[in-house]
Amino acid sequence: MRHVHFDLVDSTNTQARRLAAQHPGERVLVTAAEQTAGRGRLGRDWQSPRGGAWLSLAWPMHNAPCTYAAASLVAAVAVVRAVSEVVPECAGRLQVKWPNDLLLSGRKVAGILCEQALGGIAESPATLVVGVGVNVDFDVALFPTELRHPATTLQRESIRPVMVEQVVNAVAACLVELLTEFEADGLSEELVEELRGRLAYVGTVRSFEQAGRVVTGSVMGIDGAGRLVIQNADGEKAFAAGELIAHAADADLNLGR
Ligand code: BT5
Repeated sequence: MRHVHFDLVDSTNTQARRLAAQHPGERVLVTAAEQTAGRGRLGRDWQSPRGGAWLSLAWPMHNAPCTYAAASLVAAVAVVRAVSEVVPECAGRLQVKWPNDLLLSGRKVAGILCEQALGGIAESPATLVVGVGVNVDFDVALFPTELRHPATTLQRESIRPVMVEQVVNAVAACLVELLTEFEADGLSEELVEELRGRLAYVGTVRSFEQAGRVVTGSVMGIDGAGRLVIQNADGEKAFAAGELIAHAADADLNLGR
């Protein structure tokens, strides 16, 4: 796999898209020590100082692009596995806030941004770009803006030094393994089960936003396709896209601590 590392870059997702167009059909891993224009979903900023694992994997899609809709869930499980491997003492406190946030002790420690790019030249496969940011070792108090969700780092929650490089390597390896399986067999029952066991807010009443519409109800879990199931007076509904809105008190829920 081609690996391109930057000391300072705008966004590894942007660079992965550019490199994928230059090297059609190849897997490309892009990493950076620091990003100046790290991106979250829906045009949001992603704070990316030194001390984080900032990486993007450009993955040529060999199946129809619409079959990759659940890729961010696959990536979430990959990041859970990778972090659990590198920092085992954190494993029991890791949760997935559907669909793409990783929480550690109720605080956001990682985010995932999946994008699709069309093939650069005729006949070349379209590319899935999976961007992962993991806060490893820096002071989150220095973030310039108010965050949507309280943040933390692996180092803050760990009893031993955590190295950025180890996290990058573990995340990249788990992503390649799980995306290979996903591409061959789709979203496996095993992966859905693993996700179920990690899902944040199950059994609580939450607000959920999809394309500007807010639904409030009990978070029931996910169905076999990885869709989030919410129940309220109108019955049960499964959502393939959207996001759960964090409550101000989430970080104080004392999840496992
Ligand atoms: C995400 O978006 O969580 C996806 C983040 C993906 C970042 C990676 S880094 C490598 C690759 N290159 C990129 O340019 N991006 C990817 P979203 O769910 O929209 O969350 C964004 C929100 O999280 C922001 O609006 C902030 O409130 C908050 N936030 C920003 N930086 C954060 C950080 N480092 N840790 C925790 N929360 C953060």
